[in-house]
Amino acid sequence: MSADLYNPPDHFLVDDLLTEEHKMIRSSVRDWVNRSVKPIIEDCYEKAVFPRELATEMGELGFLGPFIPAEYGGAGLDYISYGLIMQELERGDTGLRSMASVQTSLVMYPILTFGSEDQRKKYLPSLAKGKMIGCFGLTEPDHGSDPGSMITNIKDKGDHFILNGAKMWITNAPIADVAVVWAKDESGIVRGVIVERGQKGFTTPETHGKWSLRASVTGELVFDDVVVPKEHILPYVRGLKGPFSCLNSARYGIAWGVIGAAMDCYDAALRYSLERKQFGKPIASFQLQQKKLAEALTEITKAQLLAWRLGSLRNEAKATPAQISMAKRNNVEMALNIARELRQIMGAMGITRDFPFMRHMMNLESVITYEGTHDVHLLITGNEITGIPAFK
Ligand code: TGC
Ligand code: FAD
Repeated sequence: MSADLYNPPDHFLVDDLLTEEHKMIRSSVRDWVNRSVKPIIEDCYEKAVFPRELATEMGELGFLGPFIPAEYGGAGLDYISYGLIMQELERGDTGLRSMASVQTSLVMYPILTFGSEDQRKKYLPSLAKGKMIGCFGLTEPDHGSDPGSMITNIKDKGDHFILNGAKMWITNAPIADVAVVWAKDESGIVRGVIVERGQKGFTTPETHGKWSLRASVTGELVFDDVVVPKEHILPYVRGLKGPFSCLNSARYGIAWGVIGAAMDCYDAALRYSLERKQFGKPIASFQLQQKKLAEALTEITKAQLLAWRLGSLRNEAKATPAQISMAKRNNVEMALNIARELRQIMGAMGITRDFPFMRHMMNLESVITYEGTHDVHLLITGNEITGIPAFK
């Protein structure tokens, strides 16, 4: 393996705000990404393959469900540790971070928070180890930003429910062993349902033709009269606050994750600009290229501080959904702009797979759409300021 030249920016000494344990966790994920992800990721991306074996490795190394208590197979770490893990995974590729986000925040989190003790014991340890893969079904073909209008439904048949409907754009769906699905009951109340692969009437067709998140597997969840035992319902939540609480956790992780993609671009562009000469001088000596680098460093620094503060608030259970929306929105836009701007420093080389710019850029087009679009998060902030929900 070639030497690790990666030199992550830390202009405001954010490292001083981290504990020794945080730094140790970050370097273990970073080493793993250098060793196991960087050498294969461009091939996976080109071939549109999710490296399934890496999910098992992530589980073995403790990157899945890091804040889940140890008694259920997690590492019992804090939210800054979770953020740092997401950051380093996304430096490798958004697809890996997506897999870990979904598994941790959208599958393990609701089972831990809203599940029965039997459900926790049955699923959480295998999910933490990456032996079992999970997915989260909220979006439907006709209901994306407005999941409250979902039509997927459960009907009470006495000793079981019957589930009908379809979910679309679901990360991990084609390889998932278990799905946390949100469906309306006969009173129109949203309930959480655990569906296992192999249940009659449940299929997970893969979605092809993506130019984004190519090293991640996406698909549908189709339910045709699926018999759901009553013990597969999440007993401790009713209403949209169930899925939205999971999104708070995942959006928080994204606010950290995308910093990794931005840092990867910054590091590669800075190094190249110092080496590449035109007009007899390194291109880093031209003011226009320095402007791009200086603005990128400024934006990364602001994003780091926002993420760190949000993590501290989340550790104290004080982070609000509106704060999480603001951080997700700001940091994703920051990373996408950096991938686009710094690619230009690379000239033609920037469009090749020898550098990560185009891959990060294409991935971030999904990230700015999923977990609430850029516009929806702006409207959540607008609602917080004015008390008027402009999305309705
Ligand atoms: P609204 O009427 O405002 O609220 C309904 C109920 O939910 C509560 N609530 C929340 N609770 C916890 N956390 C939040 N963030 C919450 N937001 C709202 C609210 O208090 C209310 O509770 P109650 O008890 O009064 O009933 O909801 P709305 O239907 O008007 O929608 C508002 C809107 C548009 C902001 C919301 O629907 C939204 O966020 N839409 C975006 C949808 C979205 O983010 N989908 C994500 C799908 S999952 C995904 O993309 C995974 S990608 C994974 C990967 O690969 O990484
Ligand atoms: P729409 O809701 O149709 O929005 C289209 C446009 O209209 C957007 O620009 C939006 O901002 C705008 N818009 C909508 N409503 C308003 C409004 N009120 N005011 C102003 N503008 C508005 N979902 C899951 O449930 N689970 C997953 O695991 C999952 N993984 C995904 C993976 C990928 C790769 C992608 C791309 C998506 C994934 N999603 C998943 C779905 C994702 O959450 C949705 O795509 C997203 O919520 C937006 O919904 P939509 O695509 O239907 O867009």
